[in-house]
Amino acid sequence: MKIEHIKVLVSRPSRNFVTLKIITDSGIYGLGDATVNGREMAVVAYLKEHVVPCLLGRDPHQIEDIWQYLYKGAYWRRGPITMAAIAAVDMALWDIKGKIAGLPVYQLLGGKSRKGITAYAHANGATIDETLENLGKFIKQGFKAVRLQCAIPGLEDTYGTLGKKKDYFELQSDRPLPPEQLWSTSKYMNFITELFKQARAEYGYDIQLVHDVHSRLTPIESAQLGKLLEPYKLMFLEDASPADNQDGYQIIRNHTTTPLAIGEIFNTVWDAKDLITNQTIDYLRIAATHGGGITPLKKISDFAAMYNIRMAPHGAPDLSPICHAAHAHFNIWAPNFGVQEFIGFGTEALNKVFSHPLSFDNGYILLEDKPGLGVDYNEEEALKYEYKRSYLPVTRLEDGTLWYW
Ligand code: GCO
Ligand code: MG
Repeated sequence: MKIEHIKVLVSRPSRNFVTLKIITDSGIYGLGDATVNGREMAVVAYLKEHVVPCLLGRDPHQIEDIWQYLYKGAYWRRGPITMAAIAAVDMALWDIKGKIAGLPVYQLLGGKSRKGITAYAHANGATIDETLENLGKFIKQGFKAVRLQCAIPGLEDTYGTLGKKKDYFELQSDRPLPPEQLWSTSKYMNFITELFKQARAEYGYDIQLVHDVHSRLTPIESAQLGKLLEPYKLMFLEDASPADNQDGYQIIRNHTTTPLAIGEIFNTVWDAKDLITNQTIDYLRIAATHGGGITPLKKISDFAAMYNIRMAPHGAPDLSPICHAAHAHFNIWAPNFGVQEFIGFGTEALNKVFSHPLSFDNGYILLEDKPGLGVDYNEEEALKYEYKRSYLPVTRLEDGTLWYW
């Protein structure tokens, strides 16, 4: 069997997605997600100019060798653009292998380790009351875990809260340049613990709670926050500080027992190696799309398991349904799976372009048995939604200093 033809497809059914379609000479094809939010066309160029020409004529069964060829063989290793391109190829090849075998990808990984995939929803709000009302709705729907984000008084457009459009995931701006948002660590620190205090007072301790700091604190500030939140027993505190310097997490760890999660912008195991071996985190959030695909995800997860770290792949809606399906196959297998971020199955437009094998029941994501990843892409429908350049916001401190968004 040979790879005969490859398509790099771009569509914007509510937001931009880059999809790779690898077609074999037998007619069997596989799909991969190559979306990097706000940098979509960089991946398209990398795929078209540097990756696709090297794949034509190759045996699609050789997933590992092709991965090594694109990673080691490129000399220029790592980085989100390169790794998203490799990830798309890797996912598409697993999809093809599953279709040839007539088995869902999770069977090729080692089979099911659980019945369903525990998911955490997002309860957001402009006020604590609004956030808690949304938390209540999710508890009623059966969620076992929920992320809480709330607007910080005095800071417009706080990350992860309901903005004017009442849809905080409308992170792709309509403006021609990145929008700017304000941040104040003291305003945040003086307010945020109240959200968790009230959540526990109202709903008790059965529901698992998560919070995303979005990398806005220094390690010692994160340590302080972790300590303040200890009475409210979070499942984890996400992206408390950036981990460009992985040693920083040692500082956080030395001061608090609040569990820590990080990894949504990680691209390879090297971004997390020290965090793993020093056991300074509890959950690793690397995504299949941004971490080079299913092949490295499995290796990283086995490595992390040796240090009692569980997997909680990034699940924002700027990952396409192909990545969400890849995560579902991975999650249902991974012995050290922790939890999956989940904010629904997308808009009507999205569901017309992508069909997927996922459903939701009582707090669990369920995966229908279909060969491969079980996702399909309607190319004709996709043409209706043209790509539009858009950016993630940037953040500044109140004095104008550029900060982490
Ligand atoms: C999350 C993430 C997202 C990212 C977004 C960037 O925890 O879901 O932090 O909100 O910011 O996916 O493209
Ligand atoms: Mg996050």
